[in-house]
Amino acid sequence: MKARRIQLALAIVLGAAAASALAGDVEVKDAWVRGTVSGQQATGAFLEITSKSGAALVGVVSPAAGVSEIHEMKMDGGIMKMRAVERLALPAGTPVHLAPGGYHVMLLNLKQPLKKGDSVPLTLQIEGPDKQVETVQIKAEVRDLTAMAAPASDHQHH
Ligand SMILES: [Cu+2]
Repeated sequence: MKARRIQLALAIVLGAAAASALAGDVEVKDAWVRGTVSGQQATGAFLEITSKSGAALVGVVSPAAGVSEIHEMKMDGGIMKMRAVERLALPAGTPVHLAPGGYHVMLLNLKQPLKKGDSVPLTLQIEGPDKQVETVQIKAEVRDLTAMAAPASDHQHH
């Protein structure tokens, strides 16, 4: 009985962390990671991020992945392509969506499969107008492999 109560309390804490993180002037909402199957090396993390005074996302670190990159995905000659970008501008007061089919955080060299309901810590590196880099810790909830499925070409070249 006692163990169950502790688990419940933990779930509430994790749920609150996933819903919103606010550090300095950056607000993060709806952070999630697409679940993986055994042997899969890479997946995408998605979120909505808003800076009050203007900033840039310049890096991401996660203990779940050997390497984390900021990726841009777009159509190029009828083919969906992704490439790593150094920074993603966060214009003041404008929500920037990292979503399937567009910008995303690419988690590479995954250390283990990510199952629905798991929680993945992400550290966002945010560069403010003063060029200082601050970190924002969030937790992203793992959703089904098929959640908001992007086109079939999504991530296959990894
Ligand atoms: Cu990618």
